[in-house]
Amino acid sequence: MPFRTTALRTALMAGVALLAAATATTAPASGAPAGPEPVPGAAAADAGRAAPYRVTHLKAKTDVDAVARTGAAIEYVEHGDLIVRATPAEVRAIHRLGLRTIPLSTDPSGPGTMAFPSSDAAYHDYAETVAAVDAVVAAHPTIASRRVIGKSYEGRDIVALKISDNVAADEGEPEILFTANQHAREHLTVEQALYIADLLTGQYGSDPRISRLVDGRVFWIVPMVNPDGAEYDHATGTYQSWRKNRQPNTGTTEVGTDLNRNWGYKWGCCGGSSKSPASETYRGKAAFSAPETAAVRDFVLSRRDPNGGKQRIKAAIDFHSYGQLVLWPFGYTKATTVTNMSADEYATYETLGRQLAATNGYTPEQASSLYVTDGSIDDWLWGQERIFTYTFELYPDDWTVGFYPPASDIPKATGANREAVLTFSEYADCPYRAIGKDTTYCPAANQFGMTLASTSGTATAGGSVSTTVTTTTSSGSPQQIDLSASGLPAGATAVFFPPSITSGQTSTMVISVPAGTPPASYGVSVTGTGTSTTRTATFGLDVDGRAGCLGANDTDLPIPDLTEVRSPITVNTCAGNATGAAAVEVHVVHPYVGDLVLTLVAPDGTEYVLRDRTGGGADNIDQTFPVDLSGEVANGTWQLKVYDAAVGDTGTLDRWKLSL
Ligand code: 0X9
Ligand code: CA
Ligand code: ZN
Repeated sequence: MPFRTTALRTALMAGVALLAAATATTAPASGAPAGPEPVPGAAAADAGRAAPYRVTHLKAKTDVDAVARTGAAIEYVEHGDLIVRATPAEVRAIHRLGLRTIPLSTDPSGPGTMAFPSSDAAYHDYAETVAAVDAVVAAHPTIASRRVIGKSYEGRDIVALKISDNVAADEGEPEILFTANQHAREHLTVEQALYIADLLTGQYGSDPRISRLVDGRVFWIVPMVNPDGAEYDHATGTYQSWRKNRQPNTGTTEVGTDLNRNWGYKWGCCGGSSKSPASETYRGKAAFSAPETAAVRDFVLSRRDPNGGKQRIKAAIDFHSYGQLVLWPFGYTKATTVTNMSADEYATYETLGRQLAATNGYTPEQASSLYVTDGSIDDWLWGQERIFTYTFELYPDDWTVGFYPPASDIPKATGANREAVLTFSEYADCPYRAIGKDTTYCPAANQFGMTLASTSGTATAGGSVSTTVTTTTSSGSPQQIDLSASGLPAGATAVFFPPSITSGQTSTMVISVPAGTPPASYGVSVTGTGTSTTRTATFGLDVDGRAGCLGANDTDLPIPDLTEVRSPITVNTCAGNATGAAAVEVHVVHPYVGDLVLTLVAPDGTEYVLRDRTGGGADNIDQTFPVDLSGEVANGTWQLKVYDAAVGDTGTLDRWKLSL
């Protein structure tokens, strides 16, 4: 159901009454069911109901906080006057401060006398907001997913949209939370949230800056924290200027808690909220007494890493309207540096806040310099979870338009924050970068490098080869590294001296190869296991035969057609018999190896056929042939007999090696 024109709205009112009756029967058991809805239009006439006033005759800035302390909701500060929404009791309290009030016949929250703008169909109501989230997920299923983080008092799902590459995984990327619509009538904030969802998903893959962010961050968007209040505000066809949620309060007919006074950090501490249920800034009977704040709290707490408890959400913006402000914590105190707000933290908030405000033209300030609030979301997100959180008060900066700018203003109002949202998201991994202190507060993860002094070496069977493993601390602090190797020939060992080192140190790797190891090349993987990462390097191990039992002949020998040729290798330092794992390494240059027969001839004349006319028309032979020569005395002259059995295509024996 879209926001509609007056005529359509009126026609819908009967249906709305039915819907209200239906929700009442499904209201959660955790609280009393919602009372009867006030008659539209008669609401402002309720004895206790807040109404709009201009407060004049302020003499000092402290008067602003004194007004806030009465419980009146300050909506706008203009030329030393305040636009407020106050109950009759709060108006009397304002008068006791020596200030005067002028009732506003023109509601500051909208043009005309509560008539809603005629061109607001583009605003998203609750069902349309959920549908918009679903549409984003349907169009971008690999980078967007939806979850329900809890239910509102009246039982509506509170929906969160997740946006990231590999959206189904928790990849440990810095996470960013955008929340909107804690205050029911601030409908433009929903549009801002949906704008961000569209921006990130719609331009993924085409705008490299956005692709980088979606790849390197996790975005959480909760576009409607207060769905009951938002629906109540517009559902009858006449805007109600409703702020709070729709939770009843026991012992009174006054409905609703100000969600942005219900958070649990310094809740109700400092005169920045009201204990009276009639008030626009009613803080609720306890911190998180509202199901909506409890749901968002539980969601945020669920983003702590189960290993170690570190909060993955690093940065957040809570959207409100209006006034065009960039606000930072704390709201409960005017002090800049207090517990949980060091000078560097405050400087980061202030510097980054001003930088963001420079992109959207808003006014940057600490939240409390507007007026003191306690129990606000930003104080909790920062004070409790150390999430860098700003409150943005959106368009316009004009109390005569207030909470209800025409829908035709949505594109410019939301688009104005494109740069601020992207810049802020880029800082999310380490906001301290804004004051140049990222190396102090966000040291890079500990990482090490590992290299080998030589990347290959030869060991004779029964012998060994060694090289030096060099490590470095490539970022962060040094870490313990355990060294190991795999891919060795059967029976071979790799021993490290020492086996465990600190990054920056070296170790000697000794590979020992048992006698009888088949001569060949082996890719040995050397692994350094650090505290969080591992590094590997490859060592090319060439195994030769026993020492003294090797021979080579590098002399080129032409291989004519149909004529046997022989190439000799004489071995005279190899006692006893040859091994069962001897090897003959042969390199022949030839255009048609299928012509060739290769035979090893032992000193006593015994012949071992290595290959017999295999390989068809392939070029060249570069091959090591394993042979069992355990029955042969090693010393003597060995011969490689080469025979080209077909006419045409002649070649050359380039070289060959013998390992006994
Ligand atoms: O009063 C509020 O909750 C916010 N203004 S609004 O008109 N949207 O209601 C301002 C809150 C400022 N304080 C903190 N963010 N702590
Ligand atoms: Ca990801
Ligand atoms: Zn607000």
